[in-house]
Amino acid sequence: MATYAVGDLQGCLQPLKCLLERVRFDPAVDRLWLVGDLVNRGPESLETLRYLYSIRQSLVCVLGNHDLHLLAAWNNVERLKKNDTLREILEAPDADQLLDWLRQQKLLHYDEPRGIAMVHAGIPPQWTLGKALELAAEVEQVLRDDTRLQLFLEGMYGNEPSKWSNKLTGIERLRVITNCLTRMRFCTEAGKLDLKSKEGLGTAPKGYKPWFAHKGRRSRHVKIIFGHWAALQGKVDAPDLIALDTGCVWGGAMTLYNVDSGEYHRCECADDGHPRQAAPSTNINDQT
Ligand SMILES: [Mn+2]
Repeated sequence: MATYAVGDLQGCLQPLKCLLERVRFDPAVDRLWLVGDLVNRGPESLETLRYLYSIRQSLVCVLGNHDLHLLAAWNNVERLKKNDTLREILEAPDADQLLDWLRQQKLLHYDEPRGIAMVHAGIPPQWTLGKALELAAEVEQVLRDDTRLQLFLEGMYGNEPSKWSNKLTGIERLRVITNCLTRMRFCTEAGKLDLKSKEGLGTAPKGYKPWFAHKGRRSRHVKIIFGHWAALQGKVDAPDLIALDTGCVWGGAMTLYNVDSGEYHRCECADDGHPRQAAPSTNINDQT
């Protein structure tokens, strides 16, 4: 029995299958962790979701910003934007089944025996893991609650307030928690978010750093697997941080990480989100 984590899928089903075949993934015994952004932008969002649903007993998923956007579009189709590729899901006969499953997923996963957390974007520097788990659970409960889901999905959009405070209540509280866990890249030591900067590491405004780069970060003793930030290209200068978004949907690669052995595999992607035929997939442990 093996446990694997895979980076942002974004509707790229064939590269996922390429990786799962490579490691001979067996849903009957193995486990697959997904860092979120399962859908959108790529070519096969509906088929990706259907496939994941079919192996749901073997999955641990955390939700990304695109997954929450899909839930919001399910609630209100006006939310769809021109470059979203989510309409096929909303119009599918099994949409309700798939999206009811999606909204049961978490925002933060912690595997206690392994001491490993998984989150889509990150954990802001001022939160301990325990605090982050508590706050993630507040949003998870709302996602599962028919009486509160709609208000959340309508109110989750926006960049303000930019900083967490224990005093926040209502939708503002839920919005900040969601932005931290699913959208954050740069923030200050105190956890003030900058959600506008372009992706590159050199684009942080003065006083801002990648969320994981602050020395006093209170979750620094926990290993964290995350996605969301393709511009990092999987490179983070710390052994306890595993960045898995390697930009498959943008013509990069999809990355799989064996959670127990630390081994990586990748399948190269064409910029249409399919595996690249010309370049054979490689095991990046073999590269010098
Ligand atoms: Mn994302």
